[in-house]
Formats: sequence, structure tokens, C-alpha cells
Amino acid sequence: MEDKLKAIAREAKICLDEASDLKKLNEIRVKYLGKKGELTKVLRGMGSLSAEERPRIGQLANSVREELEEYLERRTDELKNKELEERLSREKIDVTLPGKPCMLGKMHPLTRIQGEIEDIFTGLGFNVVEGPEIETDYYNFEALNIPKDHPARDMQDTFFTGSEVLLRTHTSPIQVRTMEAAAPRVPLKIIAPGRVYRKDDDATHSPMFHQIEGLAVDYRITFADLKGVLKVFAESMFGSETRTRFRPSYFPFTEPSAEVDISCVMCGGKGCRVCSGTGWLEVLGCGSVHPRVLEISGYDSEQYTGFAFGMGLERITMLKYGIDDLRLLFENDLRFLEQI
Ligand code: 2U9
Repeated sequence: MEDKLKAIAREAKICLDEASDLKKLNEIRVKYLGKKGELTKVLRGMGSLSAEERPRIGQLANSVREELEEYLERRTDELKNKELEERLSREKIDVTLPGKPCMLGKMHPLTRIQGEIEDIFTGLGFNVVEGPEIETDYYNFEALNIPKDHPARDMQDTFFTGSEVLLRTHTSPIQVRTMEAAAPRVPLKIIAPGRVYRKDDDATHSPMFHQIEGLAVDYRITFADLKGVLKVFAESMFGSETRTRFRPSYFPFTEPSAEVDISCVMCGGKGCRVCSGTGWLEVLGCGSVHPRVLEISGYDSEQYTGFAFGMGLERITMLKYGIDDLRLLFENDLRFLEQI
């Protein structure tokens, strides 16, 4: 048995020396050191040995295994190095070839315009505040002077996840939450951007869109402050020659309320296809905060007044870039996005 083990060691080493690639080395490993290999076969026969011989042969078998494993490892390293050297001498790297172009992403037009609007208002002393997209009926409607039977609820039909829980239809709940947390601290000057949801879907309405609303509450805030702030906004956003006009309107949360038009960005007010010949474009809604809305969130309406405004981010973006279909903003088509 001793002779047999020595013969295996000799034979295996010769095979390993002769092997010319890693695949062959593996075949040799299986043949001699594997579960059903030569060495195991010899060990199986150890039962027939005498008690004195058994430990000696066992030891010899173990040292043969160790010796072959080491030998195999050395040969593996040698062959790996040989293969690497061969590949390096074969493959030539041409450093003069042009590099692979790296695709650079950029901001989505809505995100960019949102940033520009935020910059204008933070420059006027407003803070940016965000809030949850899933809201309660209280913050989305009740606290904004829109009780259960109010007709304004029809225009803001939305997605309810329960009788009192819904996807917000405007960003106004953010202002309610901020007032409630701050009351009666003044001055409060915030803008609230974010996604909102309504049951609407056509070329000018999407079931999900973005709003930016603003709110200022302080002593002696008047409608004149509102007009001044929105004039600065329109001029900063659309150019210093832009004119603004205020038309009376109605919102449950402001009184009085107004709709704001700017002189047409395309024709400058002469009248064209974009402004339907009127020279004006409607861009936002606004008003003095309804005293009831102030009271509900903890501000004494005898002491404090406020103004608020709201605009659709998609509309501002479309006007700024001359986009005629709202859906382009949500289709992620690079042919469109790359033009902006
Ligand atoms: C509080 C009090 C008052 C926010 C306002 C508007 C007028 C408005 C629309 C413009 C186009 C929404 O995106 S749009 O459909 N918004 O006209 N929003 S005043 O008034 C508030 C908000 C919060 C506590």
C-alpha cells in the first residue's frame, strides 16, 4: 500500500507537470484528489491493514494529499500567469481611440421652473415648506372653509382612500399645517410646492400635477402687498417688461379673490394665437386670506391679516418654454426633454 501511495504521488506530479492549461489541471485534481479519486480508493482499502500499519499508512496518505495539493496550487499559479502573459502580448490597447461618450442627465423642466420660482420667493423673504400628499378631509377642505356640502368640492373631486383620507387636491393643507404649528407667531411667509391630484385627464389637465402656493400672515398685510409681490414675481419670471392685471374671482379660502393675468409672453400684448387675440394670459389665483381660515388655524382675524396665491407649475413651465401639450411633461420622451 505504501508503494501504491508513492506511485500515485509520482504519477500525479508527472501529469501536473505535463498539463498545459487550467482545465487539464482540474481534471487531474478530480482524478487523484477527488471524492472518487485514486487516493480515496487506496484509503478505502485500509481496513485490511493490521493495527500497527494503519496509522503509518494513514499518515503517509495525508502527507501525499498535502504534497499534491501544494503542487497543484503552484501549477495553477504558474498556468494562470502564463495565460495572462499570453493575453497581454496578444491584446494591444489603442490609447488613441476616442472614449465612450458619457450620457449627462439634466433637470426635468418642471423641477427647474420650481427651483426658479422658489428662488424668486425666497429672495422676497419666503420660506419653502413641504407636506404630506395623503391628507385628511380636515386639512384639505374643512380648515380651508370648504365644508362637506360646499360646491367647490365638485371641482376638486379626488382619490379617497377612506371617507376622511384622500390625495390632496391642492398644496393649501401645507399652509394650514404651518399656520396651526406657528400660531400666533408672525410674520409667516411661506411657499408650498408639491404634487396634487384631481379627477381630470385631457390635453390641459392631468390627474397628477404640481402647484406652488404662497401665504403671508402679519399685522397690517393688505391687498397692495399681494399686488406688489406678484408684480415682482411676474417680472422676475417672464421679463421686466411683463405687465400684470387683476380680475375679480372667487375662492372659498380668500376674500376678496382675484385671478392674475400677465401680458402675453409671445406677442407682448398685441394679441396672437397663444393668448387667443386678447394680449393676456391667466397665470395664477390669489386673494386676502379669509378671516375664517385665519381663525380656524389659530390667528385672531382682528389682529392679523394675510394674502395667499396659487399657481400650476405645469402652466408656468408651458408658458415659459412654449409647450402646447401638458402630457409632454409626463411622457419622459428624451426627444422632447433634450430640447429644453
Ligand atoms: C391658506 C389660505 C389661502 C391659496 C390660493 C389660489 C388662490 C388659486 C389655483 C391656481 C391654479 C390652483 O393650480 S391651480 O389650479 N390656485 O387660484 N390658491 S389663493 O390660498 C390659500 C391657501 C392656504 C391657508
